[in-house]
Amino acid sequence: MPTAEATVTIVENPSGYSLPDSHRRYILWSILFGFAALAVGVFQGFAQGLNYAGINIFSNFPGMRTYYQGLTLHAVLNVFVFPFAAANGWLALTVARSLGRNLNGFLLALSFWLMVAGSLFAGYIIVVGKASVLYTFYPPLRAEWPFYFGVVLLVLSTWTISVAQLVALAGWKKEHPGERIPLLAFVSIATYVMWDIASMGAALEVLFLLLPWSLNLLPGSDPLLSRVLFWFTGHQIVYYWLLPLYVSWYTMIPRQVGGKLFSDTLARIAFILFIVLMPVGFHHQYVDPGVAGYFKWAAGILTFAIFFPSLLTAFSVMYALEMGGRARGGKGMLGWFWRIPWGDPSVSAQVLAMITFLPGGITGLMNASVDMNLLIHNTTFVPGHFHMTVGSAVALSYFGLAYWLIPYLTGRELWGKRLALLQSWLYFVGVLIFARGEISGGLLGMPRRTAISMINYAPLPGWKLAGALTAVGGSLMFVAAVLFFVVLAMTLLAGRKTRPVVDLPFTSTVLGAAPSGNQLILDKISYWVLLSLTLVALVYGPFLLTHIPPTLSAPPFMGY
Ligand code: HAS
Ligand code: CU
Repeated sequence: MPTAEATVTIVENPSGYSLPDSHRRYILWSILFGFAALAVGVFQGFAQGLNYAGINIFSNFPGMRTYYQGLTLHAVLNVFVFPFAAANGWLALTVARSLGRNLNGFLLALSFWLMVAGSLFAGYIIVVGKASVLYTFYPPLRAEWPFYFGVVLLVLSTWTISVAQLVALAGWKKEHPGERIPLLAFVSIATYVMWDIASMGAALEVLFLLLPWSLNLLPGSDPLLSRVLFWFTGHQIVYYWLLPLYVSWYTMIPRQVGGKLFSDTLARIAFILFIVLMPVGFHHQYVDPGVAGYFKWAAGILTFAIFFPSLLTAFSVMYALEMGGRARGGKGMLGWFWRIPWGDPSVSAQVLAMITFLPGGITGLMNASVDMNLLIHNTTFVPGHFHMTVGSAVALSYFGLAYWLIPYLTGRELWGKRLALLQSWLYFVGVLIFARGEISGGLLGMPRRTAISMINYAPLPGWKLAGALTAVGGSLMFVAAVLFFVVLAMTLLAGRKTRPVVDLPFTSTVLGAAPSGNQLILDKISYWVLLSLTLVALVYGPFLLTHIPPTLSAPPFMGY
């Protein structure tokens, strides 16, 4: 049973580092740009939700003359631009603060402008209706070239932050030979290193297959190879969305609730596992023809392995919450739960996000089970799953993070604390109703990526209730998101000025980092990268050997 006493305290970077103003600005802009993308994206989501209740408002919506145009904009803004931009800002800050060193200012600026440019290219071509290819952009569906070019720029923007982090780490190591990498920097850098490897699949796909194809430089496309490359990135991208919030859950939330992180080592191991257990993307292709059983089973087994770092996380975070709740007088088996600081909107949003992530994770395991997948693949069960993961564990946690981070970055107090609390609960209730609708509909065969409001066949019994719940839950999520944007905008415009800015709420640790011995190997990120690439070669190598050179024979299909 965790108690607040008897601890080894590690003070992260006591050097009193403070961020230069120009860096603070780019970090803030990056995060705000991400939220701005989300603001547009959730509007599209509102219409998508109503669709399931048979209400069709597509043609009245900007950027949404067709169902697929709206769905493309919804996903590209919500799962590319928003999490990429927010992570770029957030994890640039954590590395600088934790190492006590500035990141390269030019790279920070470059990353921001690449993000803006990428969003404009991709966003423009979607809005004018020439890239209704969804965020998975499977060929032979073809978009006009600015879409692919925009995606390239978005990814380059994230790589730029990774380079800035690694340069800062190299500088820090020179000045601190033999020292352990500070935990906050380690987990932040590990997140980006994981993504550097993961993004290679889609990068190769877009650069060598899709972009030249859209410029008519190639005779056709190779749908099978493209899907395989896409899903190599497409699974791990979910951890690129999630891990920046794990950084918050591991290193900030314990302090925010008055507890401590249980173990520095355990936290590092969780992040290392996300780097190593890389090749799982084939679990999105269980039903794809042309992919042999070896690949599906290898990915299936590794998917059950990559479930473990999230279990480690659930343990660590619950430990900290319990310690915090008990320190505030919570008694008995679960009494601590009610005593965590629920009045703090940053805590309430993030803890509610964690609770939603429990069914989010369970539905992920159901997806990953090969035989269960046959039942739910391509049904609304899948969006039910991912709105409880990226739509909650990620989006709702970012709301919670923003409730202290935006005041930290702007020197303005949070405006409308009670409204912020209300919005976190409303979003939580909304997403649970929404997911209940999508999941039950999916189990009854309701197809995903389908304009249910326009189908010309009779819906199955049970779809009606499922669709109504989806629409009600989706509407609540939308209202809650709007409330978030009101709080954010009012904080920026009217929040009371409070300089000097307080520090990041970095946690101390019950079991700290060992300064010597076996644990030093944890910090050798290059070893873990090597192990990861070896696993990738074992799983993807045989596939690539038999499918390269590509068969560029599929003629394009334009959905406009
Ligand atoms: Fe997934 C499909 C398997 C996690 C997102 N997933 C998707 C798609 C998206 C997505 C967007 O194997 C759709 C892609 C498309 O368009 O086709 N997913 C998994 C598995 C996990 C998983 C095994 N997914 C995520 C995360 C996402 C995400 C995270 C976004 C951020 N997913 C699949 C599969 C498919 C799939 C198949 C393909 C389906 C198909 O057929 O198309 C695991 O990583 C999940 C592990 C999570 C946990 C939960 C741990 C809980 C924690 C919170 C603790 C709570 C606390 C509160 C402390 C084990 C850490 C305590 C308080 C109390 C009172 C209790
Ligand atoms: Cu996946």
